[in-house]
Amino acid sequence: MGKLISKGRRERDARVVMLGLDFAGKSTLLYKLKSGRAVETCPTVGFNVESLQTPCRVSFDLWDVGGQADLRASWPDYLEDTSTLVFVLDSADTARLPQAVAALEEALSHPSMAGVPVLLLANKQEVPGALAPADLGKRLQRGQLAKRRWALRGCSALTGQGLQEIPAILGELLRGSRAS
Ligand code: G3D
Repeated sequence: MGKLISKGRRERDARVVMLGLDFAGKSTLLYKLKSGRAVETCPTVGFNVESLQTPCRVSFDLWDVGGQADLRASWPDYLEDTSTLVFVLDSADTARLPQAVAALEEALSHPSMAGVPVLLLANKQEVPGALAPADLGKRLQRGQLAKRRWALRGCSALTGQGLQEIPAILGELLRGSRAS
C-alpha cells in the first residue's frame, strides 16, 4: 500500500506525514494550515492530503492519516519515504497522553523511520488546563526521539496560535533530512 500511495507523487515534493490519536486535531490543523480557516471535520477514514510550501518555497505534501485505534494498524503503510513526521498531541487530553506517547514510539520504531526528524505539535493550547509544551515534553519517552532531530511546539488549530511558524520549522527539518 505504501508503494501505491507514493507512486505518482511529484519528485520535488517532500512527504510529510501527520499522525496522532483520533481527536488530536490533525484534520483541523491540515485545513487551517492550507486555508487559514478552521473547518468542521469528521473522523478521517484513510487519509487527507494537501500540498503546502515552506517559506523557502520547498513544496511538501502533508498527509493526515486517521488515528482511530483500528486505523493505527495501517500507519506503517504511510511511513515509507517519509521526509518528516508531524505528530499531533491533544494537550488537553492528559488521560490519553500515555497512549499517544506509546503510539509515537511505535511509529518511530518502524524501520523506514530511522533518522527521520519529528515535529511534535502540542495542540489545543487555548483549552484551560491544557499541558504546556514544556510539561508535555517531560512526559515523552526519549527512546526513539533521541535517535533523530526533533522539535516540540505548542499550537491551537482552532485559534491559529503557533501555526504561522510551522512551515518554517518543517522547512528546517526537511533541509536537515535532505542533507543527511
Ligand atoms: P483528528 O483529525 O486528529 O481526529 P480533528 O481531529 O481535526 O477531527 O479534531 C477533533 C476535534 O478537536 C474537533 O472537534 C476539532 O474542532 C477539535 N479541535 C481541533 N483542534 C483544536 C484546538 O486547537 N482546540 C480545540 N479546543 N479544539 C480543537 P469537534 O467538536 O468538531 O469534533
